[in-house]
Amino acid sequence: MQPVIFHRWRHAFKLDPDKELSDDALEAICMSGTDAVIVGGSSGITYDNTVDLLSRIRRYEVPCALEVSSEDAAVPGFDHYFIPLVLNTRSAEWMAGRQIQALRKFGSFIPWEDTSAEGYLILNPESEAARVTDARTQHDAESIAAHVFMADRLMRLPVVYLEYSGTFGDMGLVKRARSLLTGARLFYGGGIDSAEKAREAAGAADTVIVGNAVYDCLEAALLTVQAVQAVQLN
Ligand code: 1GP
Repeated sequence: MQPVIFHRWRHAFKLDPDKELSDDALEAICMSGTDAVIVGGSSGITYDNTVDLLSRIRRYEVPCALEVSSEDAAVPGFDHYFIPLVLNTRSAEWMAGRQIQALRKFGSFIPWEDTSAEGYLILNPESEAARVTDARTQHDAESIAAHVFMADRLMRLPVVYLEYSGTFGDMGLVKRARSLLTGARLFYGGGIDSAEKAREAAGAADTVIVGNAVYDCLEAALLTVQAVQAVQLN
């Protein structure tokens, strides 16, 4: 049976353990009415900074998930764990390499019922995630559809994540990708720094994820919560 914790999430903030966030800012994020906080990042993630951020978030009731991109940061105590598989990497390491290595070590301790794979498609060539994973970022609609078929229908992954980290993506492509899904939930993240962009993304994706704006323009980031939650998705 698929875990259900994220099936109703419309909005989530993604917090990077490697970036500084004041207590006041964290309180505003956790009390904002967002559906969840996801802890994750592309570099500089350690056990210590992940534990530290988790314990600070735990002062609040908001559900908190960890996106495990490094086995060093496999910290117990989160409500849910996401394991990214990068569908458009040029390196097998990011598809079934690091994951296998981590499973050799932690396989028997993993809370499987609270763990889900995410099929990532990284689409901003300038992003740290694209650089780190050596992703092939140029895709037309057919190519994106093929990746969606692979993730949703062949691999039956519970999440397809269209990752434009750092830039606002093509909402037409996001909508089309979502329309092809049969079981997975469509996560969208990238460049949301205003209520208007949040609304647009909310009309295209099941779950809208806001990252950098938390650090660059907190007030605008907070406005994305209601903006997303006000949009009804067909
Ligand atoms: C990053 O998808 C998230 O993994 C959010 O992207 O940081 O551009 O908001 P931004």
